[in-house]
Amino acid sequence: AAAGVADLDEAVEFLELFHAENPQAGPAAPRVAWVRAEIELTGTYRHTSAELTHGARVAWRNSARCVGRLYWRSMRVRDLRSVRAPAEVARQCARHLRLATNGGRIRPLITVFAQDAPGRPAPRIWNEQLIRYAGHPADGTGRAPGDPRYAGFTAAVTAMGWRPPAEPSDFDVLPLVISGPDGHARLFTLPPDAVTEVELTHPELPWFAELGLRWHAVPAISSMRLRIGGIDYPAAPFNGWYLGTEIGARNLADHDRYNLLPTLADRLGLDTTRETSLWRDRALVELNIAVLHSYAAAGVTISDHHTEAARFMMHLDQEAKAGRKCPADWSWIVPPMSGSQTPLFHRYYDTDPLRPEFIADDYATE
Ligand code: NRG
Repeated sequence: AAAGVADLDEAVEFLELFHAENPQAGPAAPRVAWVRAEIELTGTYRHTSAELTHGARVAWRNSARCVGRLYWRSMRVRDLRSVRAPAEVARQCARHLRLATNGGRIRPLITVFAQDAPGRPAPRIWNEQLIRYAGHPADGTGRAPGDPRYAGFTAAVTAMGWRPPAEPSDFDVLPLVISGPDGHARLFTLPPDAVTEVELTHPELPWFAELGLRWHAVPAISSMRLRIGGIDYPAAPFNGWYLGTEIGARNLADHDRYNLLPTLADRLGLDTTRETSLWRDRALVELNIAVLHSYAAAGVTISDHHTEAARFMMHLDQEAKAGRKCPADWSWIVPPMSGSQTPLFHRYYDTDPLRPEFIADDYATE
């Protein structure tokens, strides 16, 4: 289909789902007839705000990689479909972060900017998440501060004119890169008050604080396209709250991310000369204890993998009772540590994708 043209079959499928799940909205047929005509005339159509809200929530419900779906009905939807100018998109992304952070009581939230339409492309956010840390090039000592995952992105924004701090650190927040309908990308610095961070400490190891580790409070995915009823919303940043292992067992621990386990094992006095001491595993547990402890102490919502696993089992049960399939990807649902100690490990899942959905165009957003 031509750029921005809505898919009629998907539109009909979605409207039937919407009316089946929202009986108070009446029968689907009149709305389907209207939308059919609107697409014939203009190439696309506009969702009602009830359709947009339900569509976004169901896209979350259908996210096979997300273990946190129990609360899918509670996501707040900010309808900002009239916003397309990059500067306003940036301002509203900062506002999204403040609303989502909510003083630490994180609220699941999505902000939906303008849809794609024929001759009127939507704005785009090029960052994978609204808050990410720069990956700096190696300095004189051979140390490359920051998050290596974003080394390429950091180089790209630097070429576009971003000035990294004079003293690059491990936790420098990247600017937003946003393009408008003309396709021209511009940089915007997030106001510091939109970015809440948590400094990491350990409940029993006083030296842990000296490592100077921190992470941001809100994971806000901004690179996924929201597709509802054949319409694309390329800029639709959304967030829930962190699961501790995302930070403690991946971001700070992966070899090709902050790779902190050797340092921690050293400080813990573990025997790193042989794998059989399980120094990696022991360091990993302490790091994850520190993450959960620090967020809780700072009053920032976070969840552990055992609690979240139990919630997901409830969600599966709830979906089955509602007569729905629940697509889930085992390799994403099972946590990256102690997998077998959660019920998530010991079963298989439906894998057929369902619509509406969030689509990862460029990256696998882990
Ligand atoms: N692992 C990534 C975030 C991915 C999405 N996780 C969430 N999403 N919790 C990271 O930054 O570590 N969410 O919408 O809450």
